[in-house]
Amino acid sequence: MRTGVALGSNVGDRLENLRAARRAIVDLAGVASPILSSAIYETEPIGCEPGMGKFLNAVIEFEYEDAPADLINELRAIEASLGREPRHERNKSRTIDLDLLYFGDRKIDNEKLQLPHPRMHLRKFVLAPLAEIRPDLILPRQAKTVRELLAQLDESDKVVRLTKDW
Ligand code: PH2
Ligand code: MG
Ligand code: MG
Repeated sequence: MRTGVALGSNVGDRLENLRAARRAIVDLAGVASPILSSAIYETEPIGCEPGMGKFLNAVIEFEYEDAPADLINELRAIEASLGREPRHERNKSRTIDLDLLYFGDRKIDNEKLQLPHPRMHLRKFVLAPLAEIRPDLILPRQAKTVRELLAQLDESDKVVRLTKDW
């Protein structure tokens, strides 16, 4: 199933954190090509405490051959291996945040897993990188493409495209 994952880091060596996370994801048993990767964006923290550092964000899409619950567990394990403490509060600073965005057109809504990610269509730091690799994707529960969702978001949230090669 075509599967989207958002990567974010605002603590430590942010670029190296994203690189290490992408390497670990690509190496997972259930992951297969083609693997699409957005550029890296530097983004203002949204919904975080004042004074928090800017994030680096990116989105990747790959083929995943096991169940979404397996992938969630793998993503949590990669976060832990990169120094993120478990039971992390929402919207706090983090060395690495790996969010499962969508899994084909599956709709899931339980405590552990919501698909598509319930806030992704409102977040420029997700839609800007995603629009680079899947502009015409229409997410479950949405009528508009990713490109159209991005165009209707507030101009004032700053996201700056940094590097394509990472
Ligand atoms: N992640 C959050 C909350 N706010 N802001 C930016 N710019 N980038 C993020 O990845 C991010 C955020 C919760 O995970
Ligand atoms: Mg997140
Ligand atoms: Mg998360």
